[in-house]
Amino acid sequence: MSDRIVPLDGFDWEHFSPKDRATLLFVFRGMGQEREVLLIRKKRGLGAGKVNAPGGKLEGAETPLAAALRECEEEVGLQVEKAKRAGELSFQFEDGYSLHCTVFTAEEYEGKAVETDEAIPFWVPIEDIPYDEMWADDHLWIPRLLAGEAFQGFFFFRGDELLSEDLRCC
Ligand code: 6OG
Repeated sequence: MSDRIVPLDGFDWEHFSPKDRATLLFVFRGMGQEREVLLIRKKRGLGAGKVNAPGGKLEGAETPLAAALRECEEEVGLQVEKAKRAGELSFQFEDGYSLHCTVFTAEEYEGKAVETDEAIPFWVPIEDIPYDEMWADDHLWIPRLLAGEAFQGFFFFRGDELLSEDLRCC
């Protein structure tokens, strides 16, 4: 929930303490030119209307991995058992809200992606990822994820508008 306005000037990422923790899980299928990733059109929650990967906030004492697998099944009905940690994202919003997100990738799954109350899933070739319908940070770090490079991103938002970015390798 919103607190008070956080100024971008001099924002101290060293002491970043997120209000919420969340996950994103990028599931891939196919090889070479046939390679596709599973994305969703989100129906509700933070980022409703945007395209994103399945994911959501951690519940209780859940680990990020457990949350990523649970959210993927809840949002699109796909069962993923093994996922690899790919990167970390820190988001500070000017209105005071803040969120840390652990990003995972997976290659193996069972079931078929289906629409739910939360999301409309679709498979898309990786060269056609619709960045212009996604959060403004995504086009910065998804290429790293696709290249198998670890990443750590720090992003400051005013609503939907990305005001500052810092993307590091790790
Ligand atoms: P629920 O409301 O669904 O959790 N999320 C973001 N994802 C990207 N790529 N960029 C952002 O830039 C994001 N802010 C939030 C993380 C929220 C979901 O939305 C993602 C979670 O999967 C600001 O429980």
